This record gives sequence, structure tokens and C-alpha cells, in this order.
Amino acid sequence: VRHLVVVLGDQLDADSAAFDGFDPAQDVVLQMEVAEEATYVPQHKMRIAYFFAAMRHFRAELEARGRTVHYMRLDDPANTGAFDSEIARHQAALQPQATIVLEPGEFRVREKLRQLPQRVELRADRHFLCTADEFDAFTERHPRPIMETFYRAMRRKTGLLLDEGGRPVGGSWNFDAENRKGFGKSRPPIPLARSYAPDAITRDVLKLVAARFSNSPGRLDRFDLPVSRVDALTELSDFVAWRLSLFGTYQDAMLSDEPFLYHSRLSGALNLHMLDPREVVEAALANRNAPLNALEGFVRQIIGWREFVRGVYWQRMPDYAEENALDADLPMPRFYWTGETDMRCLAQAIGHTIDHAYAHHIERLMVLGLFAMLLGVRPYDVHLWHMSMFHDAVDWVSLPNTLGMSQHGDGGVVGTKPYAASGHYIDRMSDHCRNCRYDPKQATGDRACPFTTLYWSFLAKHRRRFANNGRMRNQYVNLDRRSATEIRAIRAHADTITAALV
Ligand code: FAD
Ligand code: DLZ
Ligand code: SF4
Repeated sequence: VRHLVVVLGDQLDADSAAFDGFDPAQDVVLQMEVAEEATYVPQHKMRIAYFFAAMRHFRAELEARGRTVHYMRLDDPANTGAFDSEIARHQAALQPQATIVLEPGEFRVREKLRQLPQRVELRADRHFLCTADEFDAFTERHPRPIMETFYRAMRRKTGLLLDEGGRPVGGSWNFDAENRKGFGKSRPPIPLARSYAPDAITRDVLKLVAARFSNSPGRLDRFDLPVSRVDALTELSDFVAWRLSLFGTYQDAMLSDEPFLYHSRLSGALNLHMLDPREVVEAALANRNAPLNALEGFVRQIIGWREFVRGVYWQRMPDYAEENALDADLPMPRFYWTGETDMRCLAQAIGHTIDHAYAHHIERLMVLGLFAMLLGVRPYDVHLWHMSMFHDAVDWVSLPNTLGMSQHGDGGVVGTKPYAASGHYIDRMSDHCRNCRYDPKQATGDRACPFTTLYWSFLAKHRRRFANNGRMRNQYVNLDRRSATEIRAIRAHADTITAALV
């Protein structure tokens, strides 16, 4: 064997840099299902099944292209259960002249690969539009980098949504203000989510996961995710045809028993590299009927946020994982694993997560993340919970979004202010509060909404840090309208809520 090309679970692209110069006559591929990756944090059964099913479909795709694949199934008696021991075992058996791996999506895994006794060649991943060097150059030019500046640089670099003079189409870089509508009484129809019935390959995986990981969180019986490139492309077309036009307008809205709304559901396929971000953006822009607020909003998520958080991750790891700017040190409340809470918004978002290993962005940020931040949960623990429960979670994307954006653990790197809000925000953006036993307007008393109580208490507690942040001025003006006695009562009630939860 000349080259042993190792393909990890989130690198399922037959044209990736790992395959540059691949010669089917002399080179072989290694894919490994390993117990360590399914257990280093307890993981949703659907997440494990998603990775294994996608890996097995990718194997079939490679073999159809005439490439030899050594595929280690989890239940193979020879399987040693970890990346390093499996790679070493295959190196010893196959004696390759070189072992090639694409840079992994996780610092922990990269360190493991670097420490292997026999060297592996790590190749840069051209799936992403911004390299680590380009991101470094950007942060040198902008010592306090913000996503919006980065996003404009990416628009200029890619030429997306620019007119011939290099100006933003529609006269503005950002239409976020048009992307904040909640559902009123008359709401447009919500398209049925497409379901991908498990084929024989996926059914085998589901059996394996049900048997081996019966104690893992989440449910498996609703597994219907697209797990091949062909199905991922179908999902992309489905989104562009049926959901994209309203994606922008209702991007921040939430609705009971509607986990997907107009979201694309493409994060998993993108993160496992079944889809390329360029083709996703091009497919969206080819829809001539979609309004600009939808197109711009969607492009911003993919070439802006997605690339920005990756840049932050690789520039700041490993120290980033330790950051805890607000000194939050409580554990995750138990109900995050079960959904057993009488807070309706949380029960809904956790329910979506248990059923689909998915919740959309606003549920993750403004319900699940928000409550943990207001309560004061250790940011890294929120990230670990997120890694456990979401099918699309990979370290590079989960950590900056969770520890950074949603918990403000990085002190303002991913977002310049904490995403702090009261129950009033959730009431405006959803139908949850009218079906809840709490009242978002009340901060004390038996019907006080825990979000509202904890919100005011959070602002009061962190006054020194945030009161001079211009973007939080109004929040502090409103806090200061409350008397010292009121604030004392709110903080006492916040302590009672906290004590009951941890
Ligand atoms: P859509 O709403 O349709 O958005 C389109 C695409 O844009 C997504 O598929 C995704 O690729 C990209 N995108 C949007 N927002 C972000 C963002 N903030 N960061 C990176 N990409 C983005 N996304 C992940 O892919 N994996 C994660 O582990 C993850 N963890 C998150 C944790 C928290 C606390 C928060 C607040 C956000 C997290 N996100 C994560 C970002 C975002 O919530 C998801 O990408 C999105 O909800 C996935 O659903 P969708 O494909 O329907 O997205
Ligand atoms: C998440 C996951 C799981 C559950 N299992 C595997 C596996 O068995 N084999 C594999 O190659 N990757 C798996 N992954 C993804 C890894 O945990 C990790 O995110 C990536 O390897 C980082 O590049
Ligand atoms: Fe959530 Fe509070 Fe609204 Fe209940 S009242 S749904 S807890 S925000």
C-alpha cells in the first residue's frame, strides 16, 4: 500500500483534499466506527446513528468509485475502539508509505493524530471558505473582530450578493432587521418536513445503536435524517423550493410542535461534508423568487457565522474551552436531558431535541442557551450537553456557539454582548407563554416566569461588567426603573429558583 487515507466521521467528501492524487491501484481508505467517539460524552442515540449511517453510505459511495475501503464496524471483534489504536493497527498491517488525514474538526482529535508514533500527514480542509491564515490576517487587521466586519470581508472575497461596482445588492449588507417577525394570528402554511426512511444500511445501524447504546439519551424511533450525499442534495432542493422564501422573515420565530419551520435543516450535511457550503449558497441564490432578506440572511449564516466561529475556534483553542468570563459554575439542570419542566418554552425546545437531535437556532440561543446563562451554568458543561444532544454538533462549531455566543463565556469574542433577555422576548417570538403556567410579565411571586426573574437578577449581578456596554444601555435603564426593594425581592426569588434546580 502506498497511501493510507483515513476518513473521519465528519469528512465525508469524496473530492476532499485527502483524496488529492489518490490512486485506486496503490492507495486504500480507512474508516472507523470507534466506541470512544460515541462515549467520550454521553450521546443522543440519533447522533451516533447519524454519524455511523452517513459513514456507511459514504463507504458505499467510495466503493462505487472503485476505491478500496477498510471499514471497521463497531461490532467487529478486532476493533480496538479508538482512533489512535485503530490507525496504528492498520499502519502495522498495511505498511503504507504514508498515512494521510484531513485536518479534523476537533482539537482533541488533532492532538491525538499528531501524537501517533508513526507520522500522519494532515491536509488542510478546503471545504471551508476561510483558511486559518486568512482568519489570522483578518484579526490582525481587526484586533477586536466582530462577525459583521468578517462577513463583509467574506462577501467581498466571494463576490456573493455584490453588484458590478462591488456594492451590496439592495443597498445594504445586512437585512437582519427584517428577519425578526413572530407568528401573528394569520400565519403562512408551514411546509411538511421531508422524511428519509431508513434503508437497509441505516436499519442495520439503528439496530446496532439500539443494542449498544440503550442507556444513551434521546430517542431513535423517529430517525429519518438524510444520510447520503444524494439525500442531502434532495433536502437542499426541498429547502430552496419550499422554505427559503420565508426563511428570513421567520428566522427568529418559534412555534409549539413545529421544530423546523422554514429552517434549512442542512447543518448536519454541511458539517459532515456531504454538502459543500459553496453549492448550498449557489443553490439558494439560484432561486429567483426568493426575497433579498431571505437570501442575504441565509448567505450570512453560511459564509459569515459558520466561517467566523470556525476561525475563532482554531485561533483560540485549547485555552478557549476553559474560558468562563462570568464565573458561572453551576451544573446543567437535570431536566435538560428529559424535558421534564413546567416551563413550556424549555419543554418544547428540549422535546424537539430529544425527538430529532435538532432544535433551530433561536431555540438553541434564546431558550436553551439563555436559561443556562441566566442560571449561571458552567459554559463548558453547556457545550458538553450540546455535543451530547445535537446530530450536527462538532467541536469547532458547537464550542464557540455555546460557550461563546450563548453563554458569553468568552467575554465578548463571538458576540459583543450577552444574549440576555426576559420571558417577554420569548412571548413576542412564540406561542409558548400563553400555554404556560408562568407569566412572562411577572418577576416575583408564584406565577413569575423564571426567565424574567433570572434576567433582572442577571443584569443586577453583572452590573459592573455590563452597565457601560453601549449596546446594553436600554436594558440597564429599564433595570434602574425598579426600586432597590423590588430588585432585592427579585434576587431572592432568583435564589429560590436556582436552589430548586441544582
Ligand atoms: P438554518 O437556520 O437553516 O441556517 C442555515 C445554515 O447556516 C445552518 O445549516 C448552518 O450551517 C449555518 N449556521 C447558522 N447559524 C450558524 C452559527 N451560529 N454557527 C455556525 N453555522 C451557522 N450549528 C452547527 O452546525 N452545529 C452545532 O453544534 C451548533 N451548535 C450551536 C449551539 C448553540 C448554543 C447555538 C446558539 C447555535 C449553534 N449552532 C450550531 C448554530 C445554529 O443554531 C445551527 O447551525 C442551526 O440551528 C442548524 O439548523 P439549520 O441547518 O436548520 O440552520
Ligand atoms: C461523533 C462521532 C461518532 C459518534 N462516532 C465516530 C466514529 O465512530 N468514527 C469517526 O470517524 N467519527 C465519529 N464521530 C465524529 C468524531 O467524534 C469527531 O467529531 C471527528 O472525528 C472530528 O473530525
Ligand atoms: Fe417560557 Fe416564561 Fe413563557 Fe413560560 S412564561 S413559556 S417559562 S418564557
